[in-house]
Amino acid sequence: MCLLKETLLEKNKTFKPVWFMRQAGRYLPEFREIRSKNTNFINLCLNSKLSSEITLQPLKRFDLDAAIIFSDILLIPYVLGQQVNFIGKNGPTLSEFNLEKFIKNNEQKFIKQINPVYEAIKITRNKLNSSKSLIAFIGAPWTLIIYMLNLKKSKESLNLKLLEKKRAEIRMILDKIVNYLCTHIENQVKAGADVIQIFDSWAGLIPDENLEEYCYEPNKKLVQFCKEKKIPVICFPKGLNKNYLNFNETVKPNGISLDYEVDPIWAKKTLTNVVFQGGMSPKILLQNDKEIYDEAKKYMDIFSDVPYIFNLGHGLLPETNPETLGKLVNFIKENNV
Ligand code: 1CP
Repeated sequence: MCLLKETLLEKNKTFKPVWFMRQAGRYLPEFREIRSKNTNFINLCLNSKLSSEITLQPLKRFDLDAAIIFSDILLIPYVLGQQVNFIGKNGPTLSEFNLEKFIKNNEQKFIKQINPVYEAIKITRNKLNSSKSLIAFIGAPWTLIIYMLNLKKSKESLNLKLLEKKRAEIRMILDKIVNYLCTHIENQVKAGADVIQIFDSWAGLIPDENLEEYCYEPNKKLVQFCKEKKIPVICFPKGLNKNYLNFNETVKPNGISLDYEVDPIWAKKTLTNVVFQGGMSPKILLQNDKEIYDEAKKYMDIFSDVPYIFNLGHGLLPETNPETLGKLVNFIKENNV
């Protein structure tokens, strides 16, 4: 069994697997080289050969225990009819959402368009050592809706007036998109992925009174779907802070990825029946070696007697030096007895 799967399903606590969110990405010169020749990011994600190559890039450099398929959560709105652009530093922009067009989608058309991701998973699985996990992922409905309806006012705040105005539309999208996401999960696993991660990167922006409806309920449906199919699933409800507790008790995933704002000691004491992942701030990797090792050791010590997957509290920053990451991976492996 792949190491990550063993940690998640059999609660193996002697070995702590390691991988990183955004391990395939902009901090690697070999990624930037491919990216510079492929200016349309969506087309790059839908190029099975190249996305498989990008997926394997970090595993060629580092002794990681998992690959994560190179793709993007925004392929879903793209395939469901919105244009998606990744231009400049302000994050992706999507063309205006059209409910009529959205409702006209059907599963067959969806699968046909997103099929290159499944091909990329097949190619990658064939090239990957059998002890390594291949993680596939989806964005949680709320995080997708943030982009689909352009609900953010600034980098970190929500346009509450727009949120009020769009309530009915959000309800329609929520109900429909969970089904497409289940299809996408199932097909990625059939193609060869063995772990699913659900990114709810903007869960922290949800007003408290809407957490149940916009965060817990949709994540729970997705987790239940995975559990019925015996697919190990890790949730990343970023920004929930103390509500990680309510989330964990309601959604009950196999694994929970801690963001850098969650106190790991509090989490270990408070969250039960779940395997922990991550937590360390990606900014630490921009510090000197001693600070990096001290912080990594802090997480390894806190979680030494429970199952734990080493990762960060969010994705690797583009400024990260690949050599620094290599040293951190070796440090984790040396401390892993
Ligand atoms: O070169 C570039 O400009 C592209 C940068 C890039 C990359 C490398 C984007 C644009 N997406 C990706 C790949 C990606 N996206 C992966 C690949 C696998 C890996 O982890 O190595 C994954 C898992 C994602 C998931 C993703 N996309 C999330 C959830 C995780 C997170 O970071 O919170 C989100 C929110 C997105 C949207 C997105 N795609 C790209 C960017 C810059 C963003 C975020 C923009 C924003 O802050 O709003």
